[in-house]
Amino acid sequence: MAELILILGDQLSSSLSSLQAAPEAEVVMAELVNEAHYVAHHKQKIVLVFSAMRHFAEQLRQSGRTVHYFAYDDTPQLSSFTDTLNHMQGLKNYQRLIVTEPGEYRLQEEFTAWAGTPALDILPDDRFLATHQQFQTWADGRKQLRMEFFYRDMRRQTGLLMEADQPVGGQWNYDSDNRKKLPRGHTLPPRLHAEADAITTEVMTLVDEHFASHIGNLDRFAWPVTAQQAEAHLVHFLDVCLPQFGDYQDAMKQGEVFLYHSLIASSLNLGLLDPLKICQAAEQRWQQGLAPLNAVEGFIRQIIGWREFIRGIYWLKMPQYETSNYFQHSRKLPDFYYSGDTDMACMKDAIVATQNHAYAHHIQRLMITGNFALLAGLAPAQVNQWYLEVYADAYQWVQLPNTHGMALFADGGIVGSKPYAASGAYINRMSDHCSGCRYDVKQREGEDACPFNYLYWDFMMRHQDKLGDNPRMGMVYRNLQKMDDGRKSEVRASAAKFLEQLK
Ligand code: FAD
Ligand code: DLZ
Ligand code: SF4
Repeated sequence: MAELILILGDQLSSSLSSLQAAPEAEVVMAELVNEAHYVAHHKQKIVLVFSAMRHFAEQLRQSGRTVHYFAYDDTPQLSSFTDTLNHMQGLKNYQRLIVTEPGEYRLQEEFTAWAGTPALDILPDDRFLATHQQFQTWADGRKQLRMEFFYRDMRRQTGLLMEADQPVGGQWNYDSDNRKKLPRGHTLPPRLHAEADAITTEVMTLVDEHFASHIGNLDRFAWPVTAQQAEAHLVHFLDVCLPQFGDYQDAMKQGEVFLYHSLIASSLNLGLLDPLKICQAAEQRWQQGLAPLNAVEGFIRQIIGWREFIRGIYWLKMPQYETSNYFQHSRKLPDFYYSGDTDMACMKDAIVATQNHAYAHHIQRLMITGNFALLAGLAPAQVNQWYLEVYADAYQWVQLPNTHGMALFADGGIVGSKPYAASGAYINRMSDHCSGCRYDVKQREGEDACPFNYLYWDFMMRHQDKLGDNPRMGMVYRNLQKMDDGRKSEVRASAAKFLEQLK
Protein backbone atom coordinates (compact mmCIF):
# COMPACT_ATOMS: atom_id res chain seq x y z
CA MET A 1 0.00 0.00 0.00
CA ALA A 2 1.42 3.43 -0.97
CA GLU A 3 1.67 5.56 2.17
CA LEU A 4 2.78 9.16 2.56
CA ILE A 5 3.93 11.01 5.67
CA LEU A 6 3.66 14.80 5.68
CA ILE A 7 6.28 16.39 7.93
CA LEU A 8 5.89 20.02 8.97
CA GLY A 9 8.70 22.48 9.49
CA ASP A 10 8.55 22.17 13.28
CA GLN A 11 8.37 18.37 13.31
CA LEU A 12 12.05 17.63 12.79
CA SER A 13 12.40 14.73 15.25
CA SER A 14 13.46 11.21 14.32
CA SER A 15 11.13 9.96 17.07
CA LEU A 16 8.12 11.73 15.45
CA SER A 17 4.90 9.72 15.86
CA SER A 18 4.18 9.71 12.10
CA LEU A 19 7.64 8.34 11.27
CA GLN A 20 7.33 5.67 13.96
CA ALA A 21 3.87 4.65 12.72
CA ALA A 22 4.92 3.97 9.13
CA PRO A 23 8.57 2.90 8.84
CA GLU A 24 8.31 2.18 5.09
CA ALA A 25 6.23 5.20 4.06
CA GLU A 26 7.49 7.93 1.75
CA VAL A 27 7.89 11.42 3.20
CA VAL A 28 6.96 14.82 1.82
CA MET A 29 8.27 18.16 3.10
CA ALA A 30 7.72 21.55 1.51
CA GLU A 31 8.85 25.15 1.94
CA LEU A 32 5.48 26.79 1.50
CA VAL A 33 4.44 30.26 0.44
CA ASN A 34 1.64 30.41 3.03
CA GLU A 35 3.81 29.24 5.93
CA ALA A 36 6.59 31.64 5.03
CA HIS A 37 4.15 34.56 4.69
CA TYR A 38 1.25 34.11 7.10
CA VAL A 39 3.14 36.65 9.16
CA ALA A 40 6.30 38.47 8.07
CA HIS A 41 8.73 36.23 9.94
CA HIS A 42 12.17 37.53 10.92
CA LYS A 43 14.74 36.64 8.23
CA GLN A 44 16.67 34.47 10.70
CA LYS A 45 13.54 32.48 11.54
CA ILE A 46 12.97 31.61 7.89
CA VAL A 47 16.62 30.64 7.42
CA LEU A 48 16.42 28.53 10.56
CA VAL A 49 13.25 26.67 9.56
CA PHE A 50 14.19 26.08 5.91
CA SER A 51 17.79 25.07 6.69
CA ALA A 52 16.72 22.75 9.52
CA MET A 53 14.07 21.22 7.22
CA ARG A 54 16.64 20.62 4.49
CA HIS A 55 19.11 19.05 6.94
CA PHE A 56 16.37 16.82 8.37
CA ALA A 57 15.29 15.68 4.89
CA GLU A 58 18.92 14.75 4.18
CA GLN A 59 19.13 12.82 7.45
CA LEU A 60 15.95 10.88 6.55
CA ARG A 61 17.31 10.07 3.11
CA GLN A 62 20.53 8.80 4.63
CA SER A 63 18.50 6.52 6.88
CA GLY A 64 16.88 5.03 3.76
CA ARG A 65 13.60 6.97 3.47
CA THR A 66 12.26 8.22 0.19
CA VAL A 67 11.81 11.98 0.71
CA HIS A 68 10.02 14.36 -1.67
CA TYR A 69 11.28 17.83 -0.85
CA PHE A 70 9.97 21.04 -2.39
CA ALA A 71 12.19 24.09 -1.92
CA TYR A 72 10.67 27.58 -1.82
CA ASP A 73 11.99 28.54 -5.26
CA ASP A 74 11.29 25.17 -6.92
CA THR A 75 8.76 24.71 -9.70
CA PRO A 76 5.99 24.10 -8.87
CA GLN A 77 6.03 26.56 -5.99
CA LEU A 78 3.62 25.11 -3.45
CA SER A 79 1.36 27.38 -1.42
CA SER A 80 -0.11 25.31 1.34
CA PHE A 81 -0.12 21.87 2.91
CA THR A 82 -3.32 21.11 1.00
CA ASP A 83 -1.62 22.16 -2.20
CA THR A 84 1.28 19.83 -1.37
CA LEU A 85 -1.02 16.84 -0.87
CA ASN A 86 -2.93 17.51 -4.05
CA HIS A 87 0.34 17.72 -5.93
CA MET A 88 1.56 14.44 -4.42
CA GLN A 89 -1.74 12.67 -5.15
CA GLY A 90 -1.37 13.78 -8.75
CA LEU A 91 2.04 12.05 -8.92
CA LYS A 92 0.96 8.79 -7.31
CA ASN A 93 -2.24 7.47 -5.86
CA TYR A 94 -1.36 7.22 -2.15
CA GLN A 95 -3.82 5.16 -0.15
CA ARG A 96 -2.92 6.42 3.29
CA LEU A 97 -1.73 9.78 4.58
CA ILE A 98 -0.07 10.04 7.99
CA VAL A 99 0.65 13.27 9.80
CA THR A 100 1.56 14.19 13.36
CA GLU A 101 -0.91 16.79 14.64
CA PRO A 102 0.17 20.36 13.85
CA GLY A 103 1.20 22.88 16.52
CA GLU A 104 -1.21 25.57 15.37
CA TYR A 105 -4.99 25.70 15.42
CA ARG A 106 -5.32 27.12 11.89
CA LEU A 107 -3.50 24.05 10.53
CA GLN A 108 -5.55 21.63 12.55
CA GLU A 109 -8.62 23.13 10.85
CA GLU A 110 -6.98 22.69 7.46
CA PHE A 111 -5.89 19.10 8.17
CA THR A 112 -9.21 17.85 9.53
CA ALA A 113 -10.87 18.98 6.30
CA TRP A 114 -8.82 16.33 4.43
CA ALA A 115 -10.74 13.40 5.91
CA GLY A 116 -11.80 11.06 3.07
CA THR A 117 -9.54 9.72 0.38
CA PRO A 118 -6.79 8.83 0.96
CA ALA A 119 -7.33 7.46 4.47
CA LEU A 120 -6.01 10.03 6.94
CA ASP A 121 -4.27 9.39 10.26
CA ILE A 122 -3.59 12.45 12.41
CA LEU A 123 -1.42 11.19 15.25
CA PRO A 124 -0.77 12.81 18.65
CA ASP A 125 2.41 14.81 19.04
CA ASP A 126 4.12 12.86 21.80
CA ARG A 127 7.09 15.22 21.97
CA PHE A 128 5.27 16.90 24.85
CA LEU A 129 4.94 15.46 28.34
CA ALA A 130 1.24 16.18 28.83
CA THR A 131 -1.40 15.04 26.35
CA HIS A 132 -4.35 17.31 25.45
CA GLN A 133 -6.64 14.93 27.34
CA GLN A 134 -4.44 15.03 30.40
CA PHE A 135 -4.43 18.83 30.49
CA GLN A 136 -8.16 18.94 29.94
CA THR A 137 -8.69 16.51 32.86
CA TRP A 138 -6.36 18.55 35.06
CA ALA A 139 -8.20 21.76 34.13
CA ASP A 140 -11.72 20.36 34.54
CA GLY A 141 -13.51 21.73 37.56
CA ARG A 142 -10.72 24.13 38.59
CA LYS A 143 -11.78 27.72 39.14
CA GLN A 144 -8.34 28.99 38.24
CA LEU A 145 -5.61 27.36 36.19
CA ARG A 146 -2.28 28.05 37.85
CA MET A 147 1.03 26.89 36.43
CA GLU A 148 2.44 26.09 39.88
CA PHE A 149 -0.05 23.28 40.58
CA PHE A 150 0.23 21.84 37.08
CA TYR A 151 4.02 21.94 37.47
CA ARG A 152 3.88 19.91 40.68
CA ASP A 153 1.91 17.22 38.87
CA MET A 154 4.52 17.20 36.11
CA ARG A 155 7.29 16.82 38.70
CA ARG A 156 5.43 13.83 40.15
CA GLN A 157 4.80 12.38 36.67
CA THR A 158 8.43 12.66 35.53
CA GLY A 159 10.07 12.03 38.92
CA LEU A 160 12.37 15.00 38.22
CA LEU A 161 13.88 16.44 41.42
CA MET A 162 11.69 14.19 43.56
CA GLU A 163 12.35 12.05 46.62
CA ALA A 164 9.44 9.62 46.67
CA ASP A 165 6.44 12.00 46.46
CA GLN A 166 8.26 15.04 47.92
CA PRO A 167 10.33 17.69 46.13
CA VAL A 168 14.07 17.48 46.81
CA GLY A 169 15.22 20.22 49.15
CA GLY A 170 11.72 20.43 50.65
CA GLN A 171 10.52 23.18 48.29
CA TRP A 172 8.79 22.95 44.91
CA ASN A 173 9.87 26.34 43.64
CA TYR A 174 13.01 28.44 44.22
CA ASP A 175 11.85 31.45 42.20
CA SER A 176 12.46 33.89 45.05
CA ASP A 177 16.20 33.02 44.87
CA ASN A 178 16.26 33.83 41.15
CA ARG A 179 16.00 37.61 41.12
CA LYS A 180 19.54 38.95 41.32
CA LYS A 181 20.82 41.93 39.38
CA LEU A 182 24.08 41.34 37.50
CA PRO A 183 26.97 42.77 39.60
CA ARG A 184 28.95 45.66 38.07
CA GLY A 185 31.95 44.38 36.07
CA HIS A 186 30.57 40.82 35.93
CA THR A 187 32.02 38.83 32.99
CA LEU A 188 29.48 36.81 31.08
CA PRO A 189 30.37 33.44 29.50
CA PRO A 190 31.06 33.06 25.77
CA ARG A 191 28.31 31.50 23.65
CA LEU A 192 28.59 28.87 20.94
CA HIS A 193 28.08 29.97 17.37
CA ALA A 194 26.85 27.39 14.83
CA GLU A 195 28.77 28.15 11.61
CA ALA A 196 26.67 28.34 8.44
CA ASP A 197 27.37 25.33 6.16
CA ALA A 198 26.60 25.11 2.42
CA ILE A 199 22.89 24.37 3.01
CA THR A 200 22.41 27.31 5.39
CA THR A 201 24.38 29.62 3.12
CA GLU A 202 22.17 28.68 0.17
CA VAL A 203 19.03 29.37 2.23
CA MET A 204 20.45 32.72 3.33
CA THR A 205 20.79 33.75 -0.32
CA LEU A 206 17.19 32.69 -0.94
CA VAL A 207 15.95 34.67 2.07
CA ASP A 208 17.94 37.76 1.09
CA GLU A 209 16.34 37.58 -2.34
CA HIS A 210 12.72 36.80 -1.41
CA PHE A 211 12.26 38.21 2.09
CA ALA A 212 14.27 41.44 1.95
CA SER A 213 11.48 43.52 3.49
CA HIS A 214 11.16 41.33 6.61
CA ILE A 215 12.62 42.45 9.93
CA GLY A 216 16.15 41.51 10.93
CA ASN A 217 19.49 40.78 9.41
CA LEU A 218 21.39 37.57 8.83
CA ASP A 219 24.92 38.70 9.77
CA ARG A 220 24.78 37.18 13.22
CA PHE A 221 22.81 34.03 12.37
CA ALA A 222 24.02 31.36 14.80
CA TRP A 223 21.05 29.04 15.48
CA PRO A 224 21.57 25.29 15.50
CA VAL A 225 20.00 23.70 12.40
CA THR A 226 20.60 20.01 13.22
CA ALA A 227 20.00 17.82 16.26
CA GLN A 228 23.78 17.40 16.67
CA GLN A 229 24.36 21.16 16.74
CA ALA A 230 21.47 21.64 19.15
CA GLU A 231 22.94 18.99 21.45
CA ALA A 232 26.34 20.73 21.39
CA HIS A 233 24.65 24.03 22.33
CA LEU A 234 22.76 22.33 25.13
CA VAL A 235 25.93 20.77 26.58
CA HIS A 236 27.66 24.15 26.41
CA PHE A 237 24.76 25.70 28.33
CA LEU A 238 24.77 22.93 30.95
CA ASP A 239 28.55 23.18 31.43
CA VAL A 240 28.97 26.93 31.35
CA CYS A 241 25.69 28.73 32.10
CA LEU A 242 23.38 26.50 34.12
CA PRO A 243 25.11 27.05 37.48
CA GLN A 244 24.19 30.75 37.32
CA PHE A 245 20.99 30.46 35.30
CA GLY A 246 18.87 30.71 38.46
CA ASP A 247 20.54 33.70 40.08
CA TYR A 248 20.44 35.88 36.96
CA GLN A 249 17.31 34.58 35.26
CA ASP A 250 15.53 37.94 35.63
CA ALA A 251 18.57 40.21 35.14
CA MET A 252 19.08 42.56 32.18
CA LYS A 253 22.21 44.33 31.01
CA GLN A 254 22.67 46.93 28.31
CA GLY A 255 24.15 45.35 25.15
CA GLU A 256 24.12 41.82 26.60
CA VAL A 257 21.63 39.68 24.76
CA PHE A 258 21.99 36.16 26.15
CA LEU A 259 23.28 36.40 29.76
CA TYR A 260 22.91 32.90 31.28
CA HIS A 261 19.87 31.85 29.23
CA SER A 262 19.90 28.50 27.46
CA LEU A 263 18.92 29.61 23.91
CA ILE A 264 17.32 26.20 23.42
CA ALA A 265 13.73 27.25 22.62
CA SER A 266 14.32 27.47 18.86
CA SER A 267 15.76 23.92 18.81
CA LEU A 268 13.18 22.52 21.19
CA ASN A 269 10.26 23.95 19.24
CA LEU A 270 11.61 22.60 15.94
CA GLY A 271 11.97 19.14 17.48
CA LEU A 272 15.78 19.04 17.47
CA LEU A 273 15.87 18.47 21.24
CA ASP A 274 13.72 16.39 23.57
CA PRO A 275 12.28 18.19 26.64
CA LEU A 276 12.53 15.27 29.07
CA LYS A 277 16.11 14.44 28.12
CA ILE A 278 17.11 18.08 28.59
CA CYS A 279 15.61 18.13 32.07
CA GLN A 280 17.22 14.82 33.01
CA ALA A 281 20.60 16.15 31.88
CA ALA A 282 20.09 19.28 34.04
CA GLU A 283 19.02 17.16 37.03
CA GLN A 284 22.17 15.11 36.63
CA ARG A 285 24.29 18.27 36.92
CA TRP A 286 22.68 18.92 40.29
CA GLN A 287 23.13 15.30 41.40
CA GLN A 288 26.83 15.56 40.48
CA GLY A 289 27.18 18.79 42.48
CA LEU A 290 27.89 20.80 39.32
CA ALA A 291 24.89 23.16 39.54
CA PRO A 292 22.86 24.44 42.51
CA LEU A 293 19.27 23.46 43.12
CA ASN A 294 17.79 26.93 42.54
CA ALA A 295 19.28 26.97 39.02
CA VAL A 296 18.29 23.42 38.09
CA GLU A 297 14.80 23.66 39.55
CA GLY A 298 14.26 27.04 37.85
CA PHE A 299 15.36 25.64 34.50
CA ILE A 300 13.31 22.44 34.75
CA ARG A 301 10.24 24.48 35.82
CA GLN A 302 10.45 26.52 32.60
CA ILE A 303 10.32 23.37 30.49
CA ILE A 304 8.01 20.90 32.25
CA GLY A 305 6.03 23.67 33.94
CA TRP A 306 5.66 26.80 31.83
CA ARG A 307 6.16 25.30 28.39
CA GLU A 308 3.68 22.46 28.92
CA PHE A 309 1.18 24.68 30.75
CA ILE A 310 1.24 27.26 27.96
CA ARG A 311 0.61 24.59 25.33
CA GLY A 312 -2.20 23.17 27.42
CA ILE A 313 -3.89 26.58 27.65
CA TYR A 314 -3.56 27.13 23.90
CA TRP A 315 -5.36 23.92 22.96
CA LEU A 316 -7.89 24.24 25.77
CA LYS A 317 -8.94 27.78 24.87
CA MET A 318 -8.50 28.19 21.10
CA PRO A 319 -10.01 29.53 18.90
CA GLN A 320 -11.87 32.05 21.12
CA TYR A 321 -8.69 32.78 23.06
CA GLU A 322 -7.01 34.98 20.46
CA THR A 323 -10.03 37.23 19.96
CA SER A 324 -10.45 38.22 23.62
CA ASN A 325 -9.44 41.78 24.55
CA TYR A 326 -10.07 42.22 28.28
CA PHE A 327 -9.03 45.88 28.45
CA GLN A 328 -10.41 46.75 24.99
CA HIS A 329 -6.99 48.10 24.03
CA SER A 330 -6.76 49.35 20.45
CA ARG A 331 -3.70 51.59 20.03
CA LYS A 332 -1.60 50.91 16.94
CA LEU A 333 1.76 49.18 17.48
CA PRO A 334 4.35 51.97 17.19
CA ASP A 335 6.82 51.76 14.29
CA PHE A 336 9.75 51.63 16.69
CA TYR A 337 8.91 48.01 17.51
CA TYR A 338 10.38 47.32 14.05
CA SER A 339 12.94 50.11 13.68
CA GLY A 340 14.25 50.31 17.26
CA ASP A 341 14.11 54.09 16.86
CA THR A 342 13.15 55.13 20.39
CA ASP A 343 14.83 57.10 23.19
CA MET A 344 13.77 54.54 25.80
CA ALA A 345 17.09 52.75 26.38
CA CYS A 346 15.50 49.54 27.70
CA MET A 347 13.11 49.27 24.73
CA LYS A 348 15.84 50.04 22.22
CA ASP A 349 18.13 47.39 23.71
CA ALA A 350 15.43 44.68 23.52
CA ILE A 351 14.44 45.62 19.98
CA VAL A 352 18.01 45.82 18.68
CA ALA A 353 18.68 42.35 20.15
CA THR A 354 15.55 41.15 18.38
CA GLN A 355 16.64 42.61 15.03
CA ASN A 356 20.17 41.18 15.32
CA HIS A 357 19.44 37.75 16.77
CA ALA A 358 15.69 37.00 16.44
CA TYR A 359 16.00 36.68 20.22
CA ALA A 360 15.34 38.56 23.42
CA HIS A 361 15.25 36.81 26.76
CA HIS A 362 12.12 36.23 28.79
CA ILE A 363 12.32 39.29 31.01
CA GLN A 364 12.86 41.57 28.01
CA ARG A 365 9.85 40.02 26.25
CA LEU A 366 7.68 40.23 29.36
CA MET A 367 8.81 43.26 31.34
CA ILE A 368 10.14 45.56 28.60
CA THR A 369 8.38 45.20 25.23
CA GLY A 370 5.39 43.34 26.73
CA ASN A 371 5.03 45.67 29.71
CA PHE A 372 5.18 48.72 27.45
CA ALA A 373 2.51 47.24 25.16
CA LEU A 374 0.27 46.60 28.16
CA LEU A 375 0.72 50.02 29.75
CA ALA A 376 0.40 51.92 26.46
CA GLY A 377 -2.79 50.00 25.57
CA LEU A 378 -1.53 48.54 22.28
CA ALA A 379 -3.99 46.41 20.30
CA PRO A 380 -3.41 42.75 21.32
CA ALA A 381 -3.77 41.42 17.76
CA GLN A 382 -0.94 43.68 16.55
CA VAL A 383 1.27 42.84 19.51
CA ASN A 384 0.64 39.11 19.02
CA GLN A 385 1.56 39.41 15.38
CA TRP A 386 4.82 41.18 16.22
CA TYR A 387 5.89 38.49 18.69
CA LEU A 388 5.00 35.74 16.23
CA GLU A 389 7.10 37.41 13.56
CA VAL A 390 10.24 38.43 15.34
CA TYR A 391 11.50 35.48 17.43
CA ALA A 392 13.31 32.42 16.08
CA ASP A 393 11.36 30.26 18.55
CA ALA A 394 7.90 31.68 17.80
CA TYR A 395 4.99 29.38 16.90
CA GLN A 396 1.48 30.36 17.79
CA TRP A 397 0.91 27.57 20.35
CA VAL A 398 3.64 29.00 22.57
CA GLN A 399 3.71 32.65 21.50
CA LEU A 400 0.01 33.39 21.95
CA PRO A 401 -0.64 32.45 25.59
CA ASN A 402 2.66 34.09 26.53
CA THR A 403 1.86 37.35 24.77
CA HIS A 404 -1.90 37.58 24.91
CA GLY A 405 -2.17 36.04 28.37
CA MET A 406 1.02 36.55 30.34
CA ALA A 407 2.24 39.87 28.94
CA LEU A 408 -1.00 41.63 27.93
CA PHE A 409 -3.57 40.08 30.29
CA ALA A 410 -5.88 40.29 27.28
CA ASP A 411 -7.37 36.93 28.33
CA GLY A 412 -8.62 38.51 31.58
CA GLY A 413 -6.58 36.21 33.82
CA ILE A 414 -6.41 32.73 32.32
CA VAL A 415 -2.61 32.47 32.21
CA GLY A 416 -1.80 34.81 35.10
CA SER A 417 -3.60 35.97 38.21
CA LYS A 418 -2.67 39.63 37.68
CA PRO A 419 -1.09 41.77 34.96
CA TYR A 420 2.72 41.87 34.91
CA ALA A 421 2.64 45.68 34.95
CA ALA A 422 5.70 47.50 36.26
CA SER A 423 7.01 51.05 36.45
CA GLY A 424 10.57 52.18 35.71
CA ALA A 425 11.64 51.28 39.26
CA TYR A 426 11.46 47.55 38.44
CA ILE A 427 13.49 48.00 35.24
CA ASN A 428 16.05 50.06 37.13
CA ARG A 429 16.29 47.42 39.85
CA MET A 430 16.90 44.56 37.40
CA SER A 431 19.14 46.29 34.82
CA ASP A 432 21.65 49.04 34.12
CA HIS A 433 19.56 50.53 31.27
CA CYS A 434 18.39 53.63 33.11
CA SER A 435 21.84 55.13 33.72
CA GLY A 436 22.26 55.59 29.95
CA CYS A 437 18.73 56.67 29.13
CA ARG A 438 17.51 60.06 27.91
CA TYR A 439 14.65 59.72 30.44
CA ASP A 440 15.00 59.98 34.21
CA VAL A 441 13.73 56.92 36.04
CA LYS A 442 13.39 58.91 39.28
CA GLN A 443 11.04 61.49 37.77
CA ARG A 444 7.38 60.59 37.89
CA GLU A 445 5.76 63.02 35.47
CA GLY A 446 6.76 65.55 32.82
CA GLU A 447 8.90 65.73 29.67
CA ASP A 448 11.95 64.00 31.12
CA ALA A 449 10.24 61.44 33.32
CA CYS A 450 10.54 57.74 32.52
CA PRO A 451 7.46 56.91 30.41
CA PHE A 452 6.99 53.62 32.27
CA ASN A 453 6.32 55.65 35.46
CA TYR A 454 3.34 57.71 34.34
CA LEU A 455 2.05 55.03 31.93
CA TYR A 456 1.95 52.62 34.87
CA TRP A 457 -0.32 54.83 36.99
CA ASP A 458 -2.37 55.91 34.01
CA PHE A 459 -2.99 52.23 33.23
CA MET A 460 -4.00 51.54 36.85
CA MET A 461 -6.43 54.48 36.84
CA ARG A 462 -7.94 53.57 33.46
CA HIS A 463 -8.62 50.00 34.55
CA GLN A 464 -9.54 50.39 38.19
CA ASP A 465 -12.98 48.93 37.45
CA LYS A 466 -11.39 45.70 36.19
CA LEU A 467 -8.42 45.42 38.54
CA GLY A 468 -9.40 47.26 41.72
CA ASP A 469 -10.99 44.18 43.31
CA ASN A 470 -8.15 41.81 42.41
CA PRO A 471 -6.71 40.72 45.77
CA ARG A 472 -3.21 40.63 44.26
CA MET A 473 -3.51 44.32 43.30
CA GLY A 474 -4.52 45.52 46.77
CA MET A 475 -1.28 47.34 47.53
CA VAL A 476 -1.25 49.10 44.13
CA TYR A 477 -4.76 50.47 44.58
CA ARG A 478 -4.10 51.48 48.19
CA ASN A 479 -1.16 53.54 46.89
CA LEU A 480 -3.34 55.01 44.17
CA GLN A 481 -5.89 56.01 46.77
CA LYS A 482 -3.21 58.00 48.59
CA MET A 483 -2.31 59.92 45.41
CA ASP A 484 -3.75 63.46 45.42
CA ASP A 485 -5.89 64.71 42.55
CA GLY A 486 -3.23 67.15 41.36
CA ARG A 487 -0.74 64.36 40.79
CA LYS A 488 -3.35 62.17 39.18
CA SER A 489 -4.02 64.93 36.63
CA GLU A 490 -0.30 65.28 35.96
CA VAL A 491 -0.02 61.53 35.39
CA ARG A 492 -2.91 61.61 32.96
CA ALA A 493 -1.54 64.64 31.12
CA SER A 494 1.98 63.15 30.80
CA ALA A 495 0.59 59.85 29.56
CA ALA A 496 -1.76 61.52 27.07
CA LYS A 497 1.04 63.69 25.67
CA PHE A 498 3.42 60.76 25.33
CA LEU A 499 0.87 58.44 23.75
CA GLU A 500 -0.30 61.10 21.32
CA GLN A 501 3.14 61.41 19.71
CA LEU A 502 3.54 57.63 19.15
CA LYS A 503 3.58 56.81 15.45
P1 FAD B 1 15.51 30.09 28.87
O1 FAD B 1 15.28 31.35 29.60
O2 FAD B 1 16.86 29.53 28.92
O3 FAD B 1 14.44 29.02 29.40
C1 FAD B 1 14.59 27.62 29.13
C2 FAD B 1 13.43 27.08 28.33
O4 FAD B 1 12.24 27.08 29.08
C3 FAD B 1 13.09 27.84 27.05
O5 FAD B 1 13.95 27.49 26.01
C4 FAD B 1 11.66 27.43 26.80
O6 FAD B 1 11.58 26.25 26.07
C5 FAD B 1 11.12 27.20 28.21
N1 FAD B 1 10.32 28.35 28.64
C6 FAD B 1 10.68 29.31 29.53
N2 FAD B 1 9.64 30.15 29.76
C7 FAD B 1 8.64 29.72 28.98
C8 FAD B 1 7.32 30.18 28.75
N3 FAD B 1 6.83 31.25 29.39
N4 FAD B 1 6.58 29.54 27.83
C9 FAD B 1 7.04 28.46 27.18
N5 FAD B 1 8.29 27.97 27.37
C10 FAD B 1 9.07 28.59 28.26
N6 FAD B 1 8.78 31.01 24.07
C11 FAD B 1 8.83 30.33 22.92
O7 FAD B 1 9.37 29.23 22.87
N7 FAD B 1 8.28 30.86 21.78
C12 FAD B 1 7.67 32.06 21.78
O8 FAD B 1 7.18 32.50 20.74
C13 FAD B 1 7.62 32.80 22.98
N8 FAD B 1 7.02 34.01 23.02
C14 FAD B 1 6.99 34.71 24.19
C15 FAD B 1 6.35 35.94 24.22
C16 FAD B 1 6.27 36.65 25.39
C17 FAD B 1 5.55 37.98 25.44
C18 FAD B 1 6.83 36.13 26.57
C19 FAD B 1 6.73 36.87 27.85
C20 FAD B 1 7.47 34.90 26.55
C21 FAD B 1 7.56 34.17 25.38
N9 FAD B 1 8.18 32.92 25.32
C22 FAD B 1 8.20 32.23 24.14
C23 FAD B 1 8.72 32.29 26.53
C24 FAD B 1 10.22 32.59 26.80
O9 FAD B 1 10.41 33.98 26.83
C25 FAD B 1 11.13 31.93 25.78
O10 FAD B 1 10.87 30.55 25.74
C26 FAD B 1 12.59 32.12 26.12
O11 FAD B 1 12.89 33.49 26.23
C27 FAD B 1 13.47 31.47 25.08
O12 FAD B 1 14.81 31.70 25.37
P2 FAD B 1 15.74 30.56 25.98
O13 FAD B 1 15.66 29.34 25.16
O14 FAD B 1 17.09 31.16 26.18
O15 FAD B 1 15.02 30.26 27.36
C1 DLZ C 1 7.39 28.61 10.55
C2 DLZ C 1 7.40 27.86 9.26
C3 DLZ C 1 7.86 28.49 8.10
C4 DLZ C 1 8.42 29.86 8.11
N1 DLZ C 1 7.85 27.84 6.93
C5 DLZ C 1 7.42 26.57 6.84
C6 DLZ C 1 7.37 25.86 5.61
O1 DLZ C 1 7.67 26.41 4.57
N2 DLZ C 1 6.96 24.59 5.61
C7 DLZ C 1 6.57 23.96 6.73
O2 DLZ C 1 6.24 22.77 6.67
N3 DLZ C 1 6.55 24.60 7.90
C8 DLZ C 1 6.97 25.88 7.98
N4 DLZ C 1 6.96 26.56 9.17
C9 DLZ C 1 6.45 25.86 10.35
C10 DLZ C 1 4.95 25.75 10.30
O3 DLZ C 1 4.38 27.05 10.20
C11 DLZ C 1 4.60 25.04 11.60
O4 DLZ C 1 4.56 23.68 11.35
C12 DLZ C 1 3.36 25.53 12.24
O5 DLZ C 1 3.60 26.83 12.69
C13 DLZ C 1 2.83 24.63 13.34
O6 DLZ C 1 3.45 24.88 14.59
FE1 SF4 D 1 13.56 52.34 30.40
FE2 SF4 D 1 12.60 54.35 31.88
FE3 SF4 D 1 14.93 53.25 32.51
FE4 SF4 D 1 14.70 54.75 30.30
S1 SF4 D 1 14.46 55.43 32.41
S2 SF4 D 1 15.74 52.78 30.49
S3 SF4 D 1 12.64 54.25 29.64
S4 SF4 D 1 12.94 52.25 32.54
